[in-house]
Amino acid sequence: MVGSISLRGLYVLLVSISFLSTLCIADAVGDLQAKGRPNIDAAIAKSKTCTKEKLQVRKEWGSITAAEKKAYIAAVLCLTQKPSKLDPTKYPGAKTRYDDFVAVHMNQTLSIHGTANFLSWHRYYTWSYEQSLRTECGYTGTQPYWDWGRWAESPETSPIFDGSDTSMSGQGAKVTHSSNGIKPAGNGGGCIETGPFKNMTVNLGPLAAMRDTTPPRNPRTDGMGYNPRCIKRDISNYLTTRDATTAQIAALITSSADIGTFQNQMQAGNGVHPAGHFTISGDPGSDFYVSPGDPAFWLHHSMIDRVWYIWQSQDFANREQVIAGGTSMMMGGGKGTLEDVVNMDVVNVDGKSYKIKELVSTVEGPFCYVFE
Ligand SMILES: *[C@@H]1O[C@H](CO)[C@@H](O)[C@H](O)[C@H]1NC(C)=O
Ligand SMILES: *[C@@H]1O[C@H](CO)[C@@H](O)[C@H](O)[C@H]1NC(C)=O
Ligand SMILES: [Cu+2]
Repeated sequence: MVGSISLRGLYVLLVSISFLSTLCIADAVGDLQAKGRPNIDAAIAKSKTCTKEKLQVRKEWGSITAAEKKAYIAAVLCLTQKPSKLDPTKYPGAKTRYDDFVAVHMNQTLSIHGTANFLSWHRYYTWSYEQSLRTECGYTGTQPYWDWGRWAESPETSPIFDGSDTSMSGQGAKVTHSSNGIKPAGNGGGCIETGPFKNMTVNLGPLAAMRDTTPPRNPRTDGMGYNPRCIKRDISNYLTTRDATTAQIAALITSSADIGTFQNQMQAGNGVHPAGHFTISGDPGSDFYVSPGDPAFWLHHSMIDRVWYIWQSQDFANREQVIAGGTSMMMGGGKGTLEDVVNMDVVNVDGKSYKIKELVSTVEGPFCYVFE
């Protein structure tokens, strides 16, 4: 009797310890975000354009309600139904407003990656997409993000990729395929067949298809011809568990002393930027130029933006107006400066281009948002 009570007691104790430790295993990245927030609040107090009243909050996909997810998904689908604003003689494959975003990224790929403007360019780009969802498609929420670390063990069954009607669609159909050279072949590889985006097509590209995907060639060498095809994915946890765990994201933030180190580590072969892209993989997910053609791109890049935001917020005074790197991935591009202009053609918000110095704070210039 006594023995059975104490065994039961022991069991209850163990269960509570494991429950508590789940609660207490701090989300190290969330902790850094909370630690930096007072610095962001101080920046809002001094901001010329952003106020507490106007402030928007971006949240993780797993932390928003089903209704919020459905509203976001509906707005994305809406963008894929609106006409392109690009000149059809120059960009015949850009049929939809969604395609406009893909075309702009393809056009500038070699001057916005591994460069001084990588972070600010993609910040404006992701924000512009969020604004289009709102102003052109009636969305009232914010751009959600995909916290790679939160779902590192099993991205395929995460609420982002579980294939449900509140997901960004699921894994690609299982097809026999090779490794793409970045990670071993996973359980997908074929067209996505589940969730809200199963009928979505990617119309532009390919330009740099990985060897595990076999998209038809684009009719034009610049990839801007019309080439509609299904979206393929090969999601696996290989890279999230190897390169993008919560501990690794936190280490990226705490161990990068300057912006150059931070952005280089993020984009290195074992960095979180390729980890997110190649966790999705497939076509266009792993195509360096065309990757925004997969609608999960925006959740990934919102997380890239969040990690930069958290890194900045740790020492905002010294990490806001800073820049490092060149203007072109190829040699001979020259040094980037805070005066350089980010111009996104038809996806500029209200037609405006900005200097990098206006795009480095999420609570200054055109921006007024934080992450929770
Ligand atoms: C493509 O790049 C050229 C040269 O920088 C620029 O003039 C044009 O506006 C860009 N087009 C798009 C769609 O971004
Ligand atoms: C996809 O297209 C098919 C055929 O047009 C349609 O029956 C189905 O409802 C569509 N699915 C979604 C999720 O839009
Ligand atoms: Cu990019």
